[in-house]
Amino acid sequence: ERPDVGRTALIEPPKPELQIPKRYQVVLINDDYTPMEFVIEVLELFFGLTGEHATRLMLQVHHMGKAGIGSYSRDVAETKAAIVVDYARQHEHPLLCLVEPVL
Ligand code: TYC
Repeated sequence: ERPDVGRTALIEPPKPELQIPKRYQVVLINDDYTPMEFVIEVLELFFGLTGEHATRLMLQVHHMGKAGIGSYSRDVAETKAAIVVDYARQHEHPLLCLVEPVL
């Protein structure tokens, strides 16, 4: 017969801490020169927004100075912001797009 070792042998190993990945907002900044139509096009092309949604968001930036477009992992947010700025420069518009951590 086996000796009774009880339950003390079953010490659980410490769980590794799982970090919930932080999210990052892609933020669009207003300026006086980038055409409204161009901003709408950018929102449709790179963020998959409908014309209606893109127009509403563009007007929000136009009136409020800035607005969050979407939240992503850090890599995706930074890539999207860089693509927007590149595209704007190619078309010689000063459009600014930033990334900020979601609180
Ligand atoms: N303010 C610009 C204009 O009147 C339009 C605009 C909207 C520019 C949003 C940038 O992120 C922006 N033509």
